[in-house]
Amino acid sequence: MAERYDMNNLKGKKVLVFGAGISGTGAAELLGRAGADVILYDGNTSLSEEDVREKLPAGCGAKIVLGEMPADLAGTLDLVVLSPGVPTDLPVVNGLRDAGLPIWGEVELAYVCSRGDVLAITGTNGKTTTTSLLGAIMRRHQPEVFVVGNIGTPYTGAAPKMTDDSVAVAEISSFQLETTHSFHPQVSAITNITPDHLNRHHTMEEYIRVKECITMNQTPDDTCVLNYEDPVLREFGESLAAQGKVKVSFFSSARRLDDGFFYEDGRIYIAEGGKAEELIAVSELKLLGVHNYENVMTASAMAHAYGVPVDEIREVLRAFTSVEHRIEYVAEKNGVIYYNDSKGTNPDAAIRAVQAMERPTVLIGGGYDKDSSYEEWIRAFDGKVKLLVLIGATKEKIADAARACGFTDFCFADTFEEAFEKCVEAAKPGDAVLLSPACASWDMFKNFEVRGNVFKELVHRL
Ligand code: UMA
Repeated sequence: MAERYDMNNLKGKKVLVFGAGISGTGAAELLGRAGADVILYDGNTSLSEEDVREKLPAGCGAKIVLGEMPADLAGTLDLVVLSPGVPTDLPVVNGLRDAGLPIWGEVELAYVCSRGDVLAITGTNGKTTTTSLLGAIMRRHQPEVFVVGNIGTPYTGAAPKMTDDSVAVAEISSFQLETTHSFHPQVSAITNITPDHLNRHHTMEEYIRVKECITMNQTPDDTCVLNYEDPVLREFGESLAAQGKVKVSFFSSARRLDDGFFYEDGRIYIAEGGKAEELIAVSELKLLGVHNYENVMTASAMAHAYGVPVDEIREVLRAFTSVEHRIEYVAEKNGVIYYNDSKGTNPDAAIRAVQAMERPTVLIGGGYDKDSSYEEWIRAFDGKVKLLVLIGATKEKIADAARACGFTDFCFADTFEEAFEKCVEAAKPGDAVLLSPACASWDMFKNFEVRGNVFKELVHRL
């Protein structure tokens, strides 16, 4: 295992942690333990010092700075740790970089301060299900497993507990990859790449480049698992393999592979040198839809590459149920089934949810604007969506896309509660109501979990 940074090097260093959300408070706590002199900064002027202090452990000596960043701060610092939600090209961040300061992401900080092996998953969709499933497989296999990262548990929070015998199963977003430098997973995976977060990364090329950085420090002893049916990833994998940079393990939901994992006629197989062995029949899984079979193949391929026996993988696959907020069955009320897919925060994820519906569907869509286009999502409705109730910042943009696609069964709602009422009115016994907005939640909610929980509460109140 490669030598990591010595955490003692942080002792006495003056470190600015940018962003006081869960990553920033996790980073501040970890840096405090390492003996650094921490300034926790947040640009949100509606936060008070007490709000932030409450999120920190008692005795954490971090200094809190809110609002505008003092102009002379940069000159006093040794290091900046960025929260994932902070754009790396903000003028103030550029200023810190121009002052010659190293800029680490929260994941980089956690990585250098932790020990053990890392299994890391990125991709536009399927990350959370794959991470949870791989976490469950690894827990069956060995005792010290930490499931961390974009999934909602800051990596920095778990880092001090990790030892040489630990395995971190990490969901890593493109925001987090932008600021990693030495992060080195023994096994990585990119589930798929479709347009998302283009307001942050500006171009698709840049978004792809950032995602591919997950392999940046991998060596020929390591493995990268990639989706053979994603043209960008197929090409990337073939080029990695040709260079001998890292072992590449492909999976496919559409064809037989001689080596790797593939799905065919209701079964998932593992193949080596043209010989295929059945891993599992998908009827034995509790996860629905081809996109979930892809998640199963990704997690299984990663575990297999790490040396987990096939029997152990199979046992966990049989028991694993779906993840909260991902096409989550909420309840049946008056003959209508309610599904919460609040994690459907981009068109591609929302397409998967609508494709998985087996009933006429009343759909809630719309939210924060990430510069996505919605035509492909609307075309995927395929006669299944009887009414689309639009909310949030993107509602007009989605309505324009719907008209352009000849879909006019939509209406608007000003609040989430009003949207829900419209769904209840429109849905008849035998129908489904699906919250799968194709947009992030940040215009109306703190995050997608809150949006999903509000939806579930409204359903349970019926
Ligand atoms: N802030 C500023 N200036 C800015 C931007 C933000 O001061 O320009 C401050 C905000 O005022 C706020 C804090 O930064 O107080 C928020 O930091 P953050 O946005 O990084 O959020 P955290 O609470 O630290 O949560 C982050 C991830 N959030 C984002 O990437 C936006 C969480 O992913 C992740 O679970 C968590 O770290 C732990 O690793 C959420 C997410 O939506 C689930 N991720 C995106 C996605 O999945 O599509 C990438």
